[in-house]
Amino acid sequence: MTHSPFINVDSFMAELKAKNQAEPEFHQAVHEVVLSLAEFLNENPKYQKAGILDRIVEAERVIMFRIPWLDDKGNMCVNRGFRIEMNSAIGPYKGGLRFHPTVNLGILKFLAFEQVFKNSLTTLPMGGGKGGSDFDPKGKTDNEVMRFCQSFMTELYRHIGPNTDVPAGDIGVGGREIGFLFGQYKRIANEFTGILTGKGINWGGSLIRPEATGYGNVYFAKEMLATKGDSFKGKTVLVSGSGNVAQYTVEKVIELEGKVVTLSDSSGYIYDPAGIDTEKLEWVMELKNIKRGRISEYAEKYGVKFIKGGRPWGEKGDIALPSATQNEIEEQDALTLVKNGCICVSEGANMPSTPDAIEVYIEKKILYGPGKAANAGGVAVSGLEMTQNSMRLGWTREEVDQRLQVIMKDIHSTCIQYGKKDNGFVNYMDGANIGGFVKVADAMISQGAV
Ligand code: NDP
Ligand code: 2IT
Repeated sequence: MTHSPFINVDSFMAELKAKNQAEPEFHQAVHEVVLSLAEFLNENPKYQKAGILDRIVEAERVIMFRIPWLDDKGNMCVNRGFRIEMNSAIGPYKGGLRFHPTVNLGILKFLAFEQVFKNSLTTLPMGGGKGGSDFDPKGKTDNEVMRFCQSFMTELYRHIGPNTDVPAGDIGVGGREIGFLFGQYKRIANEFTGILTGKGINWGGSLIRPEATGYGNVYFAKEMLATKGDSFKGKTVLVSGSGNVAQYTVEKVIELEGKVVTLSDSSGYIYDPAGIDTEKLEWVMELKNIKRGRISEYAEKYGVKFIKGGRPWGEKGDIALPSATQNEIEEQDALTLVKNGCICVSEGANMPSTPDAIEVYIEKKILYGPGKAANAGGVAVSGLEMTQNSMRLGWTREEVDQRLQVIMKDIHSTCIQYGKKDNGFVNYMDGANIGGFVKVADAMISQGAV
């Protein structure tokens, strides 16, 4: 690639696409960042002179491997495993593992790329990485999931370490999977170290880690609302997903006296106009985390509507907190949200809004918290889990939650610092992209040709 001091976004993207073919999500994530950075880079030519942009879109290392495992009937199955070690300028690679049939190289590269900026925003010393497999945990028994996790770790263990690369959970990887992965690492390496986060509380985990992404997103949205003198109190909230992030989002919204009326999974969404209260949430947690059932069962249990194959964005709500997956809000959804009076979209999921949807939020000047800022609470508490592991100490719930709140406030301030426009409008997307970039880019310059 060229090293002109001035960036031409179109030619940069054309080259990136030619080099990384058939990876549309990776192109999308990079394009958003490059658009945010263009003016900043032109004003600060040292970054282009040092080739930072060309380097930051290139993974330091990509690992791809075979995962053979036996199902309960004794059939030989094979899946593909990945770990993208994207950037270690400010700390060991850090980021989740996703087990989902849609997983491929491009999706994990987009997630690893986002993670670099997100981790930088947390203020903690963590580089960026992501990994996973196209394994589908749905319909598998606990024993099958265990054998799969053991096979996955049998290869992954040689690439990770507490000062090298520290994976965690993401879609399809929760407490159960982290347990099986950790157990296998310990057997192979013969050492008990913090090579994963999201561990169980009795074996090196941190309090608040399961809650952290959902809580953090609500804290971030709370900060955005406060800039308008507003709050969650009395607001109707649309949440998508019904997994880890969605569940603790609902818990925190209830605490702040908002009313969540939707949840979803890949089969459709439920609409509960009375609101999901603590008791119903507990039922959802049991349904999803233990029985591993479908959200449609909520509609049967509580006599509300279930919209098969639908997403919640057509319902009336003041605040939307997408917490399922990428590209789940498209332009038309965004227009409908705004038309129905939505004043704030804050992303618990990674890249849940398409570029056209984001354009709608910005044009209509609603509060928009991009995932790499708004959902950074999860990895931030992972960082705090690493700190506790290093000290061989455990902090109380209150201590971790307090630190999480401070971190989310800091991220919000960083977004304002880098995203406030001359007319006073805060573009949180630009703020997060530039704010996340600067620390990593400066570290790369200091470290030379790495
Ligand atoms: P879970 O596996 O716990 O839950 C995922 C939820 O999203 C499920 O309800 C799932 O439905 C739904 N979902 C997944 N894929 C799709 C799809 N293709 N279409 C529609 N619905 C889908 O994952 P998490 O809650 O951990 O993750 C949710 C999002 O938050 C992801 O974008 C993840 O990257 C992001 N995130 C997670 C963090 C964490 O700490 N866990 C941290 C930061 C971001 P179903 O059960 O039917 O598959
Ligand atoms: O997308 C994310 O930030 C995560 N899945 C959490 C990563 C982590 O290392 O806790």
